[in-house]
Amino acid sequence: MERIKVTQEDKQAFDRDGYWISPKLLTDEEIARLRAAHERVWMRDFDREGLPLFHSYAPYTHDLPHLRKVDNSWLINDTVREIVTSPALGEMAADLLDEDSIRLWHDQVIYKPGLNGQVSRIGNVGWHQDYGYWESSNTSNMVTVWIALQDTDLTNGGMMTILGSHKWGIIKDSNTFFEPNLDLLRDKFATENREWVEEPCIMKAGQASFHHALTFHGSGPNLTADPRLSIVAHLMPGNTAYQEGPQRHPNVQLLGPHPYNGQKFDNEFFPLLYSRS
Ligand SMILES: O=C(O)CCC(=O)C(=O)O
Repeated sequence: MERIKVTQEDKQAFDRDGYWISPKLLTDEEIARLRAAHERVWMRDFDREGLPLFHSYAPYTHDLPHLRKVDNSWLINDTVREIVTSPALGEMAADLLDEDSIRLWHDQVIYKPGLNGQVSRIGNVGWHQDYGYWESSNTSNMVTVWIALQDTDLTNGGMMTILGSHKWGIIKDSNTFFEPNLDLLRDKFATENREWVEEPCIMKAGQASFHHALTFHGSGPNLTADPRLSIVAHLMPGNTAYQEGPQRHPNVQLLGPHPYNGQKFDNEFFPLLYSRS
């Protein structure tokens, strides 16, 4: 992966908008390897034993319009592991979040099938805040790195962010990834004092968008014939600890059988990507 230095301007854009799109980070060869890794994950052809979390798992077929998503796939696929634990990603995240060290919280492999003329909401990702799922973490200063494995825009269901929405704080019941009705969610979350400005994340293959854990984002239908593939790294500061919250993220189990308030996410399930010291 290319080591890109985040500039002051990039950091200002991230702080202002709640997201930032990087230059191309992956070589064409890495993109091809990650696309092959995708196929293998969906075929359940794993490099090693591990406990990936499949959501809405659909059998491997190209004609089902369902979104496919698996978390913790870095445990079973070595190519995904290499990318989502890359020190280069860690350093960029540390610079954007203004933190001294960065760990992996979890990854995602996401496959959005092409509708190719069908009309369906089934592959949409509802407007949500990532921290709406992550309140077991004692900081919301976390970031999601969404890496495009093909050119991505609104025609193939690319992600959109809501400009500046990370400044709204955590909004109640914003864990709405799996609600495909974007209009319904917009009407729920956009209020008089929350200006709702939708910003498409337009990327070339190998570019990444970094969005803050409080930034609302979602995505619409993939109207093309080809699937939209991405690899995602959710990253947190190195000293993040568990806190009891309104809901417990499944990865809290990786802390052991008796997680306690203040317990650091610092075991082998949460690898350190980068530290300034
Ligand atoms: O893939 C998408 O369209 C959305 C992904 C997402 O919500 C995320 O990675 O945080």
